[in-house]
Amino acid sequence: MSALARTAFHRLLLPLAALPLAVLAQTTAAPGRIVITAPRAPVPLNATHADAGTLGAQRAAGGDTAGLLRSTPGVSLYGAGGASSLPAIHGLADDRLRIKVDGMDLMASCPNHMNPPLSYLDPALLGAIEVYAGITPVSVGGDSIGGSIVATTPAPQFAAAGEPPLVKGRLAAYARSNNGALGASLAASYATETFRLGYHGARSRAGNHRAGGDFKASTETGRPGHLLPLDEVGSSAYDTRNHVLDAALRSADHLVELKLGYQDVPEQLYPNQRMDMLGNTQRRVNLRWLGRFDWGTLDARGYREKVEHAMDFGPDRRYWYGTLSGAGLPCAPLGAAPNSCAAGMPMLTDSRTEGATLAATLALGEHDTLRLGGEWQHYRLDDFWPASGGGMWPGSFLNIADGSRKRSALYAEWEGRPAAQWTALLGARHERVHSDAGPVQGYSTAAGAPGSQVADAARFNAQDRARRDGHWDLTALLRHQPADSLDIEFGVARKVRAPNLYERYTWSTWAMAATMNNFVGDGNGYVGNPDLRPETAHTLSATFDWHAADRRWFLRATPYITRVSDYVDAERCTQALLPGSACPATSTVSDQFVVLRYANQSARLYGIDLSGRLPLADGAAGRFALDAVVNLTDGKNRRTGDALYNIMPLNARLTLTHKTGGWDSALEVVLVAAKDEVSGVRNEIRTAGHGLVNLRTGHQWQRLRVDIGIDNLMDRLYALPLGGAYVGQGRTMSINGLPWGTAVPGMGRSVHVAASLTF
Ligand SMILES: [Cu+2]
Repeated sequence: MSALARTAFHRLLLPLAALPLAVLAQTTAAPGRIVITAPRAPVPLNATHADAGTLGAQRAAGGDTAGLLRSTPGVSLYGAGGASSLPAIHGLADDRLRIKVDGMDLMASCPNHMNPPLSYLDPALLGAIEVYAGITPVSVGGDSIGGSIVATTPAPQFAAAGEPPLVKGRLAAYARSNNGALGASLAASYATETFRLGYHGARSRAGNHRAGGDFKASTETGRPGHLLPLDEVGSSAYDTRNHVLDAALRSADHLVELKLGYQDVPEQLYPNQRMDMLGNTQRRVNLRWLGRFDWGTLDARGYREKVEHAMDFGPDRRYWYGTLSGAGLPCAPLGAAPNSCAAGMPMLTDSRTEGATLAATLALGEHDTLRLGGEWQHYRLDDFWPASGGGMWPGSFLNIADGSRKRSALYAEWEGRPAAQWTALLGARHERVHSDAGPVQGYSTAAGAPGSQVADAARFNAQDRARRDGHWDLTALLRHQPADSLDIEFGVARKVRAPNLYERYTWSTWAMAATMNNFVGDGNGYVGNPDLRPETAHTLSATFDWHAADRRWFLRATPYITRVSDYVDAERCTQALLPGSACPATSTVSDQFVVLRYANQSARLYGIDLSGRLPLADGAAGRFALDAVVNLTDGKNRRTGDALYNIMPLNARLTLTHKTGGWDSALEVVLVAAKDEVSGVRNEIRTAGHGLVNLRTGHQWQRLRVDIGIDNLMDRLYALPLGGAYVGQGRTMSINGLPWGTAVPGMGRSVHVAASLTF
C-alpha cells in the first residue's frame, strides 16, 4: 500500500470506527415498506432499470456513478475525471441527454463540464438508476434530443403499522490496487410509521492510474522531486465527498420529503483537459410532496442548487520540465526556464439553479393513464478568470457574465391499451427556453492585449444576445405482444434541445482562452456562437424482445436511426469566418490542436443494440449463463460528410456468469474495434482495437457482502476510444505546447476488494 493509500485509508476508516455502536446493536424491525409510492413512469422496452440489488458487484469499487452504466445496452462513456465520466446514449452525450438526479434537471457549471449531474452522486448513494436509451417519453424529459437517465437516492422506508421504529444502515468500503483508490460510505436511518430521518455519506479517493503495458507519457513532468513514472497517466487522481441528509413525513395518502445534498471535491484532475478541478462545492435543497387522491396522484417538487467551482493547474501540470532532462529535479522558481513551474491560472465558475415541477397522474379506467405536468427552471451562471501572470492581467477575464437560462414546459401523455396485446403511448410537450448573457471583457482592455481580446469582446458586446426558443417534442410508442415469448415495440420521436450557455456565449478566439472552453476532451479550443439555433432530432426505433416466460433466456435487438437538423457541430475558426479575430487566415492542419467555432449543421446517427442471455448449465455445480451486449453506432455530419466526434466503435461485452449458494462470479471479455472513423474537423485521434479480460467474484451472507475482482487481467495497454486527447501533464496552456496525437490510456491491471455490511 502506497503512502497516499495508507493516509487515505486512515482518514477514511478511522472516523467510521467511531460510529455509535448502539446503532449497530439495534435489532432490525420488520422490513420497511412504502405505503405511498410514486406512480409508475412509462417504461419503453429498451429502458433498463438497476437498483441496489442488481448494482451489487458493479458499484462495489469505484467513485464514478456514470461508470456503472458501462454494460447497459446503447450506452458508452466519454472519459473525463476519474469520478465524472459523461454517458453517451446512441452517440449523443452530455447536454443532449436529460439526466435527472432525484427529479432535478442539473447542469454542468464549468467550461469543461467537469461537474455533470451524475458526479453529484457517489455510487454508494445511488438507490436506482434508469436508462431510457432511444425514445424517451415526454414525461421523463425535455430540452434534450437523446435518451434520459434518471438517478435517484434510495426511496424512504417507514416502519410497518404497529411495529417498533425501523433502524437501518449500511457501511461499505473498498480499495483498488492500480490507483490506490479507497472509498468508504455510511448510510443510517431511523423511521417510525410516519417519520423518517436518514443520512448517507461517501468519500472516494484515488491517485493517478497506471496504464497497462508500456505507456510512455509524452512529456516528462512531475511533482517536486518526483518525475511521473512512465506508465502513470498524469492528472487522473480524484477525491470526492458527498453527503445527503433526508427527512420524510407521511400519512396514508401523502408523503413529504426533504433532501439536502452537499458535495465537496477538493481535487479531481483531468487527463483530457488543460485544467484541473481544484475545488467543487455543491449545495442542494430538494423538497417534494406526493399526494394520492381518488383520481390519481400529484407529485410536486421545488429545488435549489448552488455550485462553486474552481480550476487551476494540478500537480502534474504545475511542475513541468522544459527539456527531457530525465533528472528528477524539482522545478526551478517561477519563470526560470527550462525547468519551470507553470504560473497558474485560476478559473472560477458559480451557478445557481432554481426549479419546480408538478406532475399529475390520472388513472382513466382500468388500462388508461393520463400524465400531465409542468416544469420551470431558472439557471444562472458566472464564469470568470481572475488575473494571474503571463499576459493574463490586470483585470478578470469574463468568460460568461450574468449568464441566464430559463426553461418552462408543459406536457401531456396518454398511455393505454387500444386492444388486447397492444399498448400505446402518445405524448406532446412544449418547452420555452430563454437564454441571455451580459457584456464581457478580457483580462486587459488595452489596445494590443493578447489574443484579440478587445476586438472579440467588442464584437460580442455589440450583439443582441437574448434568445427565445420554443420547442415541440412529440413521442409515440406502440407495443405488441403477439406471443408470450415475443414483445415488439415501435417508437418515433421528435425532440428539441436549445444550445447551452457555453455553446452560445463563449466569445474569445484567443487560442489560450478557447482551449479552456472545451467539454469534449479533444484538446481543441472552442468559440461560442450566439446565433446557434436549437437542435431538432427525429428518431425512429424498434425493439424486438424474444424471451422465455421467466426471462431465463432472452435476445433483444434495438435498431435505431436519428436525423438531427441544426446539429451543433463545429467548424474551423478562420479570418473568413470571424474577421479581426485571433483565428488564423486559413486552417487545414490535420495533426495539431485547432480552434473551432460551434455551428449548426445536420447529422445522422444509426445503429443497433443487441443484448441477450443464454443459460448454459444448472446443476450441483451451480448455474452458468452467458450474457452478451453488442453495440454498433455510426454518426455522420450530413453537410460535410465528416464522422461525428466520439462515436464508440463496434464493441461487445461477453460475460460468463456463475451463481451458487451466496456466490456470484463472472468472467468478462470486452472487445472493442479500432476507431477509424474520426471527426476530421477536430483532428480526432484514432484508437486501436483492444480486448480486455475482467474477473470478479462476490459472496453475500445475510448482512455482509464481500467482492473481489481483477480488471484488465492481462495488463493490456489500450487507448480509451472516447477518452479524448491526452493533455494530462506538462505545458497545457499553449494550444500546441504539447505534442498532438496521444489518446488517454485506460487503466492497467487492477485488483479490487470491497465489503459492505447492512444492519
Ligand atoms: Cu472545471
